[in-house]
Amino acid sequence: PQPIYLSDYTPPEYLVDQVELTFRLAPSATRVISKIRFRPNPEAVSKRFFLHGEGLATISSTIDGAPVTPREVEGGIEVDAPDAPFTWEAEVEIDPKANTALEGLYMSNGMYCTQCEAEGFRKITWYPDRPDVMAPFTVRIEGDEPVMLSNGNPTASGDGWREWTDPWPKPAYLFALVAGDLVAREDSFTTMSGKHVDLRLWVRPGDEGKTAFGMEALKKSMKWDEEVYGREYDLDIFQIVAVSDFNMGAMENKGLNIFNTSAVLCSPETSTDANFERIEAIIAHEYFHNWTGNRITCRDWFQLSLKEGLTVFRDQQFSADMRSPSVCRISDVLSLRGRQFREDNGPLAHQVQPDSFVEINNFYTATIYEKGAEVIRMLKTLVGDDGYRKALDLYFERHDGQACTIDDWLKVFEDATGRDLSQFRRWYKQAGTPRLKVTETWDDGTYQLTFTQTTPPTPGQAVKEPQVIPIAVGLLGPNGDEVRETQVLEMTEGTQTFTFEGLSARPVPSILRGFSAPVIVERETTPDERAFLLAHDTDEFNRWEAGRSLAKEVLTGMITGGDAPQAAYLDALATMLRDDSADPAFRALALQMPGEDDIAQTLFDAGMTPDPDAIHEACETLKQARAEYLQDLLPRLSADMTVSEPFEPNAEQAGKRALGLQLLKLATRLDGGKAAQAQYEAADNMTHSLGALACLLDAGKADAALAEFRERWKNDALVMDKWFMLQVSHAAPAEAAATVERLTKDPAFTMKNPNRFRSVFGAFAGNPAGFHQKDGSGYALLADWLIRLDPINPQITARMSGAFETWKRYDADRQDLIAGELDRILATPGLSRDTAEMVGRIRG
Ligand code: BAL
Ligand code: ZN
Repeated sequence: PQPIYLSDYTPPEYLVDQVELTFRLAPSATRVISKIRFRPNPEAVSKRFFLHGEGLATISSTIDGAPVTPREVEGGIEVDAPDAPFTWEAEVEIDPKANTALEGLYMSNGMYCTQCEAEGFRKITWYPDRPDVMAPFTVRIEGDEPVMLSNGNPTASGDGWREWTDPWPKPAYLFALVAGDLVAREDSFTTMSGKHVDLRLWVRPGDEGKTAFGMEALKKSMKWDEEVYGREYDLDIFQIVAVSDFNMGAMENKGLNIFNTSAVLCSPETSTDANFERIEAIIAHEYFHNWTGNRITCRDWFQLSLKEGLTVFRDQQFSADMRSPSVCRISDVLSLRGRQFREDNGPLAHQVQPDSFVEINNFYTATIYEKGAEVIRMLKTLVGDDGYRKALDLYFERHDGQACTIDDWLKVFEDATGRDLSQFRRWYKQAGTPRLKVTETWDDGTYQLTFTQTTPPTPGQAVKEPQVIPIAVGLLGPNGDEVRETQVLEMTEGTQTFTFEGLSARPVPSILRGFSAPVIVERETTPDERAFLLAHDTDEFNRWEAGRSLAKEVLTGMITGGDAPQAAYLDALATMLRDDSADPAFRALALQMPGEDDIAQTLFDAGMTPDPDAIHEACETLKQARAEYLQDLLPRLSADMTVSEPFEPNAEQAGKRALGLQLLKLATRLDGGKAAQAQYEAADNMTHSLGALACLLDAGKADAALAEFRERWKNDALVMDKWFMLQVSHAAPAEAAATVERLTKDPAFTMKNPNRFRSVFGAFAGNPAGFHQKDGSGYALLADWLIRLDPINPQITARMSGAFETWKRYDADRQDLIAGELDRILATPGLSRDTAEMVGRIRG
């Protein structure tokens, strides 16, 4: 397949004024009847009337009532059409039941549902399936399903049919239809101008008990968007539907969000604190898309980050307001480094605004989403809170109802703030993570920091220009007092020096506070200085960062046989843990070990070849050393983390449970799992059960608990996903592949459900020492399953093939084994475009 280029963009030849659709539902033969008003686009550069379509059996097609014979062309049909407004009508037949790719109209558990972003609508009917064609839709659904929903407001109904009308012009990717046996949690919201909005959260009968939190999260999101962004909801009803077979987390279809069950259903008994937090963020994210994505959408898919980067940034702001800002920031950065930095460092590195793609589904990435959000965070730092608000107000005023570009977005900031953003634009156009080297001088009261930025080459981009980097810096005096408050240094050159005068002693710098830019700081420093920052920094992010760096330094020292400042690290950790003024959630994060993948990347960046077994061994040794060093602290601290009130998924209780579980992990290394067994038996919430079960797995004492857990939760798919996942992620390296094989033979395993497949194979890829076993067994196992999954679900196959993206880090033997598996996948007859593109890019 040929790549599509941003530079080839041309406006649509025809615009759509009105869409009327009728669905006659039948699992294997649904009829879709469309009546669409087209008119020539005065801005078009050609007169070709082209409609996308894939897998459609056409029953009839007419223009202004006269039958036409479309010509089949690549990706759709061409028809001779008038150079004046006309009505296109077509009837097609599709087979939702056979649709295992979960794109277009498909069946999940006997229920009809859709996923149209990015290009799924073309599997429903002939249409200009591109985001810059926006139209109001009226949808009539005929069938005998008890509940039949589409976008917009309900406008008419009768025996066996329902009609929905969405007055807001939208692109086809925001179309949605759901039909089946569903029950709703009902609520309402009154908007800031006093408008009543019905709220419905639809689930399968039996899941009603898992909807309360989601509904509250929705109401909080609606209020927050009014208060912080001045954005009001714009239909009479807002609906969410939970679906168990879903490729993504959730989808922002206008007025009818469709959610993966894992991203909305929750209860204390079945969901962890982390689940609650994620669900709150995803509900907010999808709701916020109503303005940033739906009312203002993307002109083409190269602009995907226009809506995704902004909406992630907005959901991060929301979570920070609902919970602890610094704890949220640390979690966001952990995820950014774990996924986006990893992507940026390998063969899949791409720009926040790419220049080309083969399959757009492969670009729903951490770079488009999370780096896109970081870019907006930097923009806000640079223009200030007032400038940001002014720019956003102008964005909504100027572009409401339009399909826009990232350049439109930057222009709004330039016009609202008077700032020239031509250099800033490089953040969208240059792939790769900048390295920021720091050196310093001290001379009689004058302290200087010199920064040098370099960005390594990425595929197709050898040379990088300097970017604008906002570097938030504070200075601490020798006694730990802050002698210079946070100030944002604006770096624009390749190398730049900043001077601080009038200091009475050489300060300790706290650099990149709050992680003010998505860069890697390289600065030579001592373990003592890191320990000092962990103890004294007023910036919680950098306090955490200091502890993290220290832990990484210890681990890399242990692996390479160099200095491993264990004593300084353990002592600093104990001091931090004893600090009862620090939020337990913060302490839990500070106690969390760096991931094995993170250490592998760090070693690779330092010019070494990481050995996954050696990294695993070092982590195990350090975990044991930490447990022994901190043992005296454990009883008192664990007791302090007891929550005596009834379970609430709030930040305060969640923080205590998180620290409690970190302490339990330490205790398990000393007592062989006794405390974990007791907690497992006493647990009345999933956070405690699952945390204890993880400890029992680590202690090799989980057999009875695993069997009990399986029996208790065998009818709850989301909890069973946890059962699968935990066993793989906690398997010892030599046993991981065998664990995966055993679990794939479990009667509850199915590769047709994306959550279940991910719970096994996502966890496998996330167990580096297990996946990277020297004999290549892990690589062969994953490749076998990807080859098997591809004809069923290309999107998930392509996404999971990302497990191989770090292959160039490893030794020649492992590289040969992986190359062999990548070639085997690529040689598979009929391989999907999704997987062919991803694996091809990884192979290089
Ligand atoms: N638009 C795809 C799902 C999401 O980002 O919300
Ligand atoms: Zn989104």
